[in-house]
Amino acid sequence: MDVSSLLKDKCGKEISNCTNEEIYYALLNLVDDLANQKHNNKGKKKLYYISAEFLIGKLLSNNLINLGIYDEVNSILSANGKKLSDIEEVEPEPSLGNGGLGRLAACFLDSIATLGLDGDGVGLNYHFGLFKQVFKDKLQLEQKNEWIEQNSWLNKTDTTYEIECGEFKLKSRLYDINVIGYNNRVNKLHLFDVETIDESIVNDESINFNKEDIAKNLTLFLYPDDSDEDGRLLRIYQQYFMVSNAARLILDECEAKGSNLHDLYDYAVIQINDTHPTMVIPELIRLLTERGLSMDEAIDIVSKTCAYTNHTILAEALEKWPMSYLEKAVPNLIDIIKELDKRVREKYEDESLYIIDDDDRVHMAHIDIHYCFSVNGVASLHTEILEKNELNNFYKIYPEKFNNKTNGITFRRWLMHCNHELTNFIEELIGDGFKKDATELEKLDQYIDDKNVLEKLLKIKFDNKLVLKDYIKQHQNIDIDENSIFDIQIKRLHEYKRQQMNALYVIYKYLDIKKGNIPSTPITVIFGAKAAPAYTMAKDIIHLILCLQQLINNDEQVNKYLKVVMVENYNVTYAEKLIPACDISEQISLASKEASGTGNMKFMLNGALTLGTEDGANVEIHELVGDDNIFIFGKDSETVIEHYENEDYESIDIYARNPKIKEAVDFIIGTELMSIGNAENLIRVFKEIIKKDWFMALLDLEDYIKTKEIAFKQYEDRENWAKKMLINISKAGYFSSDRTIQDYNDDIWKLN
Ligand code: 26Q
Repeated sequence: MDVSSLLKDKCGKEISNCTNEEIYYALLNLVDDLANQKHNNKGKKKLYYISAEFLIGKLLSNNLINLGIYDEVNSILSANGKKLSDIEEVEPEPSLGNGGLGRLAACFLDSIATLGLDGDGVGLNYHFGLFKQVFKDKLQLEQKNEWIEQNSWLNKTDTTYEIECGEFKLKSRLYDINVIGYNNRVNKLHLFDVETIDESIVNDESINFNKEDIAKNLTLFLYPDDSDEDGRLLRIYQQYFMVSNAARLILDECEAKGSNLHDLYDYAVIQINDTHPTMVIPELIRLLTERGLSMDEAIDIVSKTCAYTNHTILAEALEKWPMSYLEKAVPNLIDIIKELDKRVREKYEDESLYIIDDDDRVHMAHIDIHYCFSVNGVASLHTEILEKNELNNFYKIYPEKFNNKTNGITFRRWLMHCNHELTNFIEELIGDGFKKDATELEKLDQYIDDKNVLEKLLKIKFDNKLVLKDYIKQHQNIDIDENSIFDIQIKRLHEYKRQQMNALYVIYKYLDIKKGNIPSTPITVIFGAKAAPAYTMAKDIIHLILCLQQLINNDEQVNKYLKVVMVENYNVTYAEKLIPACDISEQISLASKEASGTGNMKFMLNGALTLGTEDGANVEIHELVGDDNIFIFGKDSETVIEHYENEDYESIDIYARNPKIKEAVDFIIGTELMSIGNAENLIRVFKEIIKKDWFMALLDLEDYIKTKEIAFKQYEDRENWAKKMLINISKAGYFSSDRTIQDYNDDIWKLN
């Protein structure tokens, strides 16, 4: 294959005479051509990974890597005076996910194709995806994020269905994105859309729009604000539209392969990504009975086909839909949901197992657990908590269904694409076997006492800090010091993730420097987080951080030693810049609350050290790297769960008892911040912390400050720090999503 002439052909003129845009579109078309030429052997059984979110990120560079032509394209472009990194800038990022769950689905698709498994993703083609975050007057505003262009990775197909939604019918249209495995097969991401969508009902200023006309707005946004009834209803319509299309596609494909539907589970396995696609269960039952199967048999077959992944232990995130909403949006499913509930009631007395509760709300997770053959958590602690606590009543009746699948990340994106320098260096040291078998990274251990290797690791980190520094300067006009410690917390804003605790540390440190305690190495604390539009406290915490950024960065006495940056519109592309540059990875959720976390794995792989609680996958990171190569603090999950059970946690006691903590908390409503921020927002954060502090930030604050200081002190011994980096990288292989997918396939999907 002569990539050079193929590309020239696509460009239609000399590459050197093309604009970056022209080259981007030429590469996009070239990649799609190459992908469409790949012939896949299709087995009898196929996986359908149904998810409301696929946070795929930009695709160009990853596709080039996975096709094995990245280096070649890179040199062709250089020879023509072009830079691939500039071409990458042209591509819009599709934001088809909120955070962890959506990004996990994207990593999984990459690994499924890479392992050569026959498995497609199924979801929705949101036109504006998740909102774009902009800061104005130190507050978050939401705007639409346009990502679909005339020429994009979406390929329009001929597949359409008529979907009955309540009183009306919608015509769907399927768009496909090629999912290119690493030197292997090509699968599809199937994204369904509505033919009648009308983008013009959204203006440029905000994401508010008329939510009533479903035919015009169904796929405009991912998860519209669910604070009002219209928003919640729209979400149900979205979910039903997604799964009804998925169910039809699955039945069509299976029948085309020879299934008589009585043997559906030999042809398909469906992974339900959290409860968002749960209605696929009653919808499939409905379609099967419509095609002549008895109710008993339909239920049995669907139960043998579907498997459910739980991603959260937060009660408020578990979907419970009022029957009245379902009656409006999905009248076709009501009888079936009632039948499913009736069967549970006939068998069990324990009301907590019922699908429909006393308030006439439908518990989506309960449908999944009763009518799937597998229920999995996403990290060992998470699965343990599901079994012992949150879902213990279900575990007792279905112990055989429960299993753990610790999350993973694709090393193609999170090492090879985002950190070329580190990838090349690793390859120099241990060869390229780690690209196919991530556990080979352990071979790095032999260099633990090699001063040159350690120095080079530090040099690579420094270079990545320079890249990030430029990016932040260019995007937000903030100057940061490449010689400072980069301490980074990037994830959705949520009280359980405790960005507020990190903000309290920043205040503590600011005051400490003011008192004359100068840190040996300057510190840059970086945050990146979007808040759900209706989540007031999350938005207040963003305001607090933006106020701290303004105060501290402009304080001449302090800004040489401490800086704060809240990056605007944190997304996958930003993560790819932040993660390789990080020294300290903040994973500070209240123990028992973070199901897994996957950012923690990305940081570790790129040589950052974790500062974290014994929560989610941090526990497994801790076990792998050992006490000396991670900074663990805070109360453990058992203690936390006891506090909730006994209802005995009072943050005000800690505030009153501990002067250091009181000083930091009081600062939130002190004159410095109140003069640059909004009293309303700041007072609300202050009151929340001293009166409620539901996620116990004050409980762990003292230990957090102490442990962070230890980490900063250890940073001073550069050689020793580099050893810790090396160990983190070498042990990261376990967190390759290739391993995770192998586990899913061995235990759940059983594809050949
Ligand atoms: C529910 C009801 C109404 C509206 C929205 C939702 C909703 C939307 C998104 C509920 C949950 C989500 C997303 C959850 C999520 O991202 N969970 C994360 O999943 C990761 C992958 O398993 C884990 O690593 C994280 O720990 C977990 O928080």
